[in-house]
Amino acid sequence: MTVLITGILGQDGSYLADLALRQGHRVVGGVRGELHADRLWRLAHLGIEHQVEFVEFDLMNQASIDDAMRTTQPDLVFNFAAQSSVGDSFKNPIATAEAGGMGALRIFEHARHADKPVRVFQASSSEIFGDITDSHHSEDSLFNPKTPYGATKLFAHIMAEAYRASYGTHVSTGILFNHESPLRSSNFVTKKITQSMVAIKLGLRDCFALGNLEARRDWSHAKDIVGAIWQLMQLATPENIVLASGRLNSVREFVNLTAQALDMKLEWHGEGLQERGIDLKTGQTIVKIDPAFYRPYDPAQPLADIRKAKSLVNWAPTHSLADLVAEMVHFDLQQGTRRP
Ligand code: NDP
Ligand code: GDR
Repeated sequence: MTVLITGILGQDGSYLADLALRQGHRVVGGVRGELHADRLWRLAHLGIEHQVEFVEFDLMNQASIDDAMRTTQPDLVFNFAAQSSVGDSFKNPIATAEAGGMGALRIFEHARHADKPVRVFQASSSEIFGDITDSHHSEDSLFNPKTPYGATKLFAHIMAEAYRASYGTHVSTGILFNHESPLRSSNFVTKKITQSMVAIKLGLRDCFALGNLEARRDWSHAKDIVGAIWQLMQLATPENIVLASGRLNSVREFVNLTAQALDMKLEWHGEGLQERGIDLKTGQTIVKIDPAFYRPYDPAQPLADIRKAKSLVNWAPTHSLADLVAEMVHFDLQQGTRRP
């Protein structure tokens, strides 16, 4: 099969490319703009940068999407491309919506008119739930997003359902909760924490700042999530499934686990914006709070109901949060000063 992956230079696209290549498929990656070597660091880390074909692909540009789909003739399309930062979506709501919302629609529209049957995966997000309305949130829960990013993802999610119902297009969605890995980009909180604390451990910096320490997220390993997405796309009928670990942990707990993995003893002092994380061995403040990292709106993440994923794609997360943190820390230590 030919597999077209949009957003192949990102975290999920890289892992999916690795998985599809290992299964013997032709992998074409959609990339926007010039492709220089440092943009390939994730694929290079997986040792697959020379096995992937690349095609120009910009979600903002219908012609580029049509050209990419026409020249590639994919059997499967994984749409991972998007402005993927919730935080940045407050600063750039229009660009977020144009890329993540209209971009996804442009792909569905091409799939509807494609010469041969094509299956599309759309990366939906737990941000489409908005506020907590149930003890556990499933594929059938109320969608009530409160962030520009969440609203954008909901537009694409509902369009996927509309294309299935109206045109019979084979579009599946994964309602993905947070998933992390050594290949996570450093504007997300987990990678920011592991990278910053490793730099402190190596004596490369003194301290770093975070926003809301009490925010709780369901963090899985990206490799687990991508494996389930692949299984989902092998099903004869298109589906929506929630993919998550079923655990919730706070940002503070993630910092504590990172300290443990680095053999640092961390103690918290003070409250609110004055709170500090102190390294007990050195007495040095290593974590501060900066209001700049708080969001105008930061909906609490609900607990995920993962029963459908368990029954449809045999979903079973294989990494504990401590394992995930240890793997990210190990990677960042190996990178040392060569930080991607
Ligand atoms: P990343 O941010 O790592 O990757 C996103 C990719 O999208 C980047 O390679 C980026 O390319 C590309 N991209 C952005 N804008 C455009 C555009 N206009 N045209 C073409 N490509 C574009 O995200 P992840 O791999 O973590 O996430 C994959 C998808 O899953 C995203 O859609 C995200 O919103 C969604 N998701 C992710 C979750 C997570 O926890 N990781 C959870 C829920 C949903 P470039 O390199 O050029 O910037
Ligand atoms: P999120 O991930 O917004 O859930 O989106 P992120 O890691 O950015 O934030 C998680 C939580 O941590 C809090 N936080 C901080 N966040 C960042 N980025 N930087 C900080 O310094 C910081 N301090 C505290 C945030 O307020 C938030 O509550 C991710 C993305 O992968 C989306 O694409 C995806 O759809 C959702 O997960 C599910």
